[in-house]
Amino acid sequence: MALREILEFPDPRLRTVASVVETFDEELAKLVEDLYETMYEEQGIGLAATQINVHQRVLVLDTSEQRNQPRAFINPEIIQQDGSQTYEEGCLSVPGIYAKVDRAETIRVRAQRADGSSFETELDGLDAVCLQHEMDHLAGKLFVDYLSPLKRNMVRKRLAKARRHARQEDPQPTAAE
Ligand code: QAP
Ligand code: CO
Repeated sequence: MALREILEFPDPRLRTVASVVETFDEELAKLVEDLYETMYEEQGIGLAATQINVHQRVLVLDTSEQRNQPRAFINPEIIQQDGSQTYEEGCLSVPGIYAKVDRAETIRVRAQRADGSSFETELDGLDAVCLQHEMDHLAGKLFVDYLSPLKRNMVRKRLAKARRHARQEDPQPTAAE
């Protein structure tokens, strides 16, 4: 298992459209483990492979309170959706920024497991929001894309400023004398 670096908005690599997974091998199993490890370390409830610069249709979720219900979706497809709901969303690729987004309330999803077997499941509430948010990543889309261009530009500036400050507060260690 390995902790992987998360790409941050406005990194153009987050715009890559992921490819369908066709090979269900050891490398895919390792990718899923790395996604879990990185999601838990960073206190996320969902993570898409795109966010760690792997452009394959793989995402993981764990919306449980106790952080003990990991779920992986490979080649996910929404085959039915109903209603609408609004959640305040965040994203590990857009740290410290939150905004309301409207999405379907209930979705039926078809996907594959790491061993290639297929399953279908119905999700609602936060689970449904999270899966739709992570599927957007696989299409190169971010939740800030639902905001006005003006607000999106404010987000870009706030992140640039936060990164500038983080750099000044954490100087790179210098070589020991
Ligand atoms: C997507 O996002 C999501 O800014 C998953 O400083 C989020 O796990 C779907 C996070 C909310 C529905 C509702 C964000 C952690 C985690 C941050 C995440 C941060 C630390 C985001
Ligand atoms: Co995200």
